Amino acid sequence: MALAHKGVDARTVGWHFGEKRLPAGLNRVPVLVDDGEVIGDSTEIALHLENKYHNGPSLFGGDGGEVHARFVVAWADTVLHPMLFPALALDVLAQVKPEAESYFRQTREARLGTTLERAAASKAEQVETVRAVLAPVRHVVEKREYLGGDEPSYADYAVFGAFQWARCVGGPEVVGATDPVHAWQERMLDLFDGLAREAKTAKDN
Ligand SMILES: N[C@@H](CCC(=O)N[C@@H](CS)C(=O)NCC(=O)O)C(=O)O
Repeated sequence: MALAHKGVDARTVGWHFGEKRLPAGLNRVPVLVDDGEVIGDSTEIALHLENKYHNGPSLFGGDGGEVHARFVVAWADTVLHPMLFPALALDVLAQVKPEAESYFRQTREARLGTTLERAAASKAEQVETVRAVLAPVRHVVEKREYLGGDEPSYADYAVFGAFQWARCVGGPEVVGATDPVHAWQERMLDLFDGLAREAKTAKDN
C-alpha cells in the first residue's frame, strides 16, 4: 500500500515461513530491496519511500504525522495484532507449508502460552474483543474518511494490515457490515484500483 501510495513500481516476491532466502541479517518480512539497498520492517520501508521518493503524496504528512503514525503502528503491533492472532491462528496454520508447520506451531504457541487449537477455541469472543479494541479507529473513521483525514496515510495502512491479514488467510470478518470500521475497510480495499481486493486469499489456493 505504501509503494502504491508513492507510485513506486515494485516487483513482489512471495515468501514462506522457514524459507532461507531473506537477505543476511533479516528473518522477517516484508523486506524492500531498492537499488541494492536492503530495508526490513514495514515502517522503516515507508520512511525510506517517504525520504527517497518525493513525487508521490506524503505518507506521513510531515514530522508530526510521522510521530502520530508511529503511535498508531505501535498500537497495531502491540494491541491489535496480538488480540487478533488467536482468532486467526488455525486459519494461518492452514496456509503454512507442511515443512514449516512445526516451526510455526512452536514459535506461535510459545508466544500464546497455549496451543493454537485452544487459542482459537473462543474465536467468536476473540473477535468481539477485537471489535471493542477498535474503538479509537471507529471514533475517527465515523467522522473522517481515513485515519489520515481526507486522504489515507501510513497510519491507515498500518491498521489495515491486520484486516488484510484476516482476509487473506480466510479468517473471520474482523468487523460487522454496519460498523463504520467496515466502511473504512471497504474504502481501503478500493484504493489504487482495488489493489488490496485483488490480493491472493486462502480461497485462491
Ligand atoms: N512490525 C513488523 C512485523 C514483521 C513480522 O512480524 N513479520 C512476520 C510476518 S508473519 C514474519 O516475517 N515472521 C517470520 C517468522 O516468524 O519466522 C513489520 O511490520 O515489518
